[in-house]
Amino acid sequence: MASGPGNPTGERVLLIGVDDRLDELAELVRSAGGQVVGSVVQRLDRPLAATYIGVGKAREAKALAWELGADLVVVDDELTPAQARNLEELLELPVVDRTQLILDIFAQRARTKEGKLQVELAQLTYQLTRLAGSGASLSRLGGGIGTRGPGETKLETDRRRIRRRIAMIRRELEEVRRTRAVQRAGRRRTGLPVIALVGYTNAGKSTLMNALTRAGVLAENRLFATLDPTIRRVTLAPGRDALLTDTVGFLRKLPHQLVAAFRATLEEVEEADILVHVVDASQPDAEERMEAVEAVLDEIGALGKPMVIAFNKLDAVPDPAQVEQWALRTPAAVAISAKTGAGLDRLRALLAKQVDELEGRSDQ
Ligand SMILES: Nc1nc2c(ncn2[C@@H]2O[C@H](COP(=O)(O)OP(=O)(O)OP(=O)(O)O)[C@@H](O)[C@H]2O)c(=O)[nH]1
Ligand SMILES: [Mg+2]
Repeated sequence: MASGPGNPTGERVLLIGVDDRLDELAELVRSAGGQVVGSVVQRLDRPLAATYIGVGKAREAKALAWELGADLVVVDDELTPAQARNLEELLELPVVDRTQLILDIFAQRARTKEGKLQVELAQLTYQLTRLAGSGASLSRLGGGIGTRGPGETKLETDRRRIRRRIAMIRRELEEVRRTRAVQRAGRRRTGLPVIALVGYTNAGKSTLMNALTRAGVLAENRLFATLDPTIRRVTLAPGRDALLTDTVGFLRKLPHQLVAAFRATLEEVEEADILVHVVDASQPDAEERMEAVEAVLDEIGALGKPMVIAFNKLDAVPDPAQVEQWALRTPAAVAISAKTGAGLDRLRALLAKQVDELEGRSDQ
């Protein structure tokens, strides 16, 4: 599956979705190295169980794909195994869903051994649910005595092989977690508070990290530029230092497998003392993105931490005053531009204040 249609590098891609907002999907395809040649939208409250979009619409899509010379179709949701199979039959083209696409980007981006293991774990977990799905009738038929041993199907050996590999990766990641825990304990001994940058992918976390610490972290206009956490020391005020960590970006409809697989990375967020939620204020759906980030934070139990909100890209919004107003209305928020450096002094001051409060509390 690693070299299968999940890797749309250089491919001509037709998008299919059930609402008008395919911009982000197009951005994801571009980040995966594909080229979007067109899109088909059928507005539905909820995708159809059998074919995702209607059969008539799928025929239309097939004609358009033919006309545009598309060689791959990418769908804006995670498909059930049946939907994927039926759509591929209708379109006569390989179909990749949103989850596979995101996993593919992560697979391309992973640099460290840990990152690679995490991505592989997520991919195998995804694959396993596919196998379970397509073999559902089979396993239900023989869900007891007589199904093991000589009578077992190829599907079941595949499943066993995948499960074994998953168990192995989990053990290796367990090692990674232990190492990280030791490193974190070391950091604790420095006595410095840990601040984690969190936010939607492409919000400007790495750029902010660089602006605050001159870390030289890769920042680019691609989704998921950062996969592995970086940690640097930052001076917030004279004599007030902290450790700043840059983390993987979040995304709407982030595949669940990924959140689980990136547990070790997300622990950096869980273990942080203070969070900086970096928001790309130039996005029309900035508020929705904030909610998506908060949902993930909630999922990993980090929503209760002291949090500062940094409304970023102030230089790129049509009406900066409006963003300043938004920051004023929001508790512990500040409008900044990581690019021009605007507002960074206020951000440092706000963080220094949070650190003071935190230490005031922990002294009691
Ligand atoms: N105009 C403008 N662009 C910015 C600002 N901050 C970041 N960017 C741009 O936004 C893009 C994404 O920045 P990154 O710092 O890589 O974003 P990130 O949040 O680390 O993204 P991931 O690692 O992919 O989650 C880059 O092209 C940056 O140059 C800003 O204040 N103003
Ligand atoms: Mg980054």
